[in-house]
Amino acid sequence: MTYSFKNIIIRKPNKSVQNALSSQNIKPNFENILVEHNNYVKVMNELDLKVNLLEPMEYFPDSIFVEDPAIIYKENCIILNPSDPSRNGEKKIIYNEIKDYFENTYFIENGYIEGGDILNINNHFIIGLSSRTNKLGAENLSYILNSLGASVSICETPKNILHFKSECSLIDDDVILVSNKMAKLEYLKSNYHLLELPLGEEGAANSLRINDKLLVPEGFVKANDILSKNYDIINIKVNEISKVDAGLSCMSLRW
Ligand code: CIR
Repeated sequence: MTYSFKNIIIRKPNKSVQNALSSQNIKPNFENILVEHNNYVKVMNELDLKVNLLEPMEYFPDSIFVEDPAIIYKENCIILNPSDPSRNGEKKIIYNEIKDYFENTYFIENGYIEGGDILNINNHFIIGLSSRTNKLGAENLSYILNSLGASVSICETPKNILHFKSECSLIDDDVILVSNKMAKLEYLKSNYHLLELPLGEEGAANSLRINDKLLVPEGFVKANDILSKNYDIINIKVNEISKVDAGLSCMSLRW
């Protein structure tokens, strides 16, 4: 199962996160980020994951979002190619930090692609083209994933959504939690069971299934009502982190 995990990589927050990319140009407060992040790590420990903590990288404001420069598939790690110039250098550093956890490492040499645009469902990957992921990057990743035995579909991320997974997440074997905009995607509609959240609850669509628990961003009352019927949920506060367009999945790599 795609959400059955034993290990997780998380990076400790850097003070420069105050200068992280933010579509609304909001500067988050470092101390508040630290509190939210410490709680995230605590929950992962309580879920019995082996937490591998990486050191902060001050030079890269967005570097706590380790989901973007790499993906993991089986015993393989693929180092991606983040498109924003302020984030591209993260890939070289994270490669050196994590390569020993995996048997094989691959690299995206051409085109741009970030992990937030990649949704893994068993041996299948959906890549969402976005302002951060272009066709060449998606095709290069498809080539590598195909060689590892996985299939890939390439979709468009709806406009004004940063990453494909900003507003969707896999919550069961064939169930994807989606925002209203994501629910309109033909590819998702025709291939998966979609659980659509009401308008105004988009922030809860970036939930994170880990083994038998569903981690859901705090503060979405309707989403909680809907999800708690079928899932054992843990609410996690991400108010400060969401000021820089990030959520639960962005802050870790899991396998
Ligand atoms: C960025 O714009 O790159 C960061 N401020 C947020 C990254 C969020 N990552 C993700 O959704 N996977």
